[in-house]
Amino acid sequence: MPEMPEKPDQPGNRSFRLGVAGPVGTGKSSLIATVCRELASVLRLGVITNDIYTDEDARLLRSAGVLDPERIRAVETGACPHTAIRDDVTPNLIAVEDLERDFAPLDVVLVESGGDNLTATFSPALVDAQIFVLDVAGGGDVARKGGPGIARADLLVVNKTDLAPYVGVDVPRMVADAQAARGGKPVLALSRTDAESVARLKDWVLSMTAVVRSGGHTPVDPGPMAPHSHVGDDGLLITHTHAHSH
Ligand SMILES: Nc1nc2c(ncn2[C@@H]2O[C@H](COP(=O)(O)OP(=O)(O)O)[C@@H](O)[C@H]2O)c(=O)[nH]1
Ligand SMILES: [Mg+2]
Repeated sequence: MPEMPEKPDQPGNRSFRLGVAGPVGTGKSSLIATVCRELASVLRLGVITNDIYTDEDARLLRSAGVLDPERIRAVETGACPHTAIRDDVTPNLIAVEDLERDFAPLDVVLVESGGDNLTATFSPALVDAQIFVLDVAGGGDVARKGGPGIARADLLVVNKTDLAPYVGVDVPRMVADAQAARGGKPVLALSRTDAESVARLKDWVLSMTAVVRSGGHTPVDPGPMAPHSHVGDDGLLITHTHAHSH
């Protein structure tokens, strides 16, 4: 019998898969662009985006010129994009594996969620770790109200802190509320205009990459989504929960 690698699907033998989730417009694509800009010279990177009907996020990231455009691929998810990162992860896994094969070896593949819902989280079957992105424009109390991604993602980002004075949000208070909801897991106040915060993001990605690739991190499941509604292919409103088996 041919000898099998001991743990063929462990991150030591493939890329570290890092999910980036959060509501639309909070800055997920921008954060991925920042990570690529900061780290493409030290890590071999790839990006997968999930959009409902288009490949707009992938095109935006390609046009940012921060990574070889061939290393950025889109999965079109249809009307229910959170399904693609939570319940039926197969199209994403295929996209990740294709990218890993075409550009072997890759160190990190960033996967952006469609981000249509405050409670959308990645399945640990798809990613090794995940970042959840909020922004100050969404209001200072979002972090306190919580949700599975806010409470249990590996890193919570409070983004666009440069906008705080304009939207009347107290950033230290929002960060403290988030920390209280997370039992010690990290919270990062980020703005692309604040070099120090960008450096902290870069450090987190680098150290998480080292930890995951050494086998020192067990992916956590942040938990299922809340019931939610969205408009289906036929234009009708669907309200549902996602069933999960663990
Ligand atoms: N002021 C400010 N705007 C930002 C920042 N990061 C992203 N944005 C803007 O927020 C909007 C949404 O960003 P995008 O990355 O497309 O969000 P996504 O839908 O979560 O992927 C865009 O207009 C970005 O230029 C930031 O740090 N500060
Ligand atoms: Mg985006």
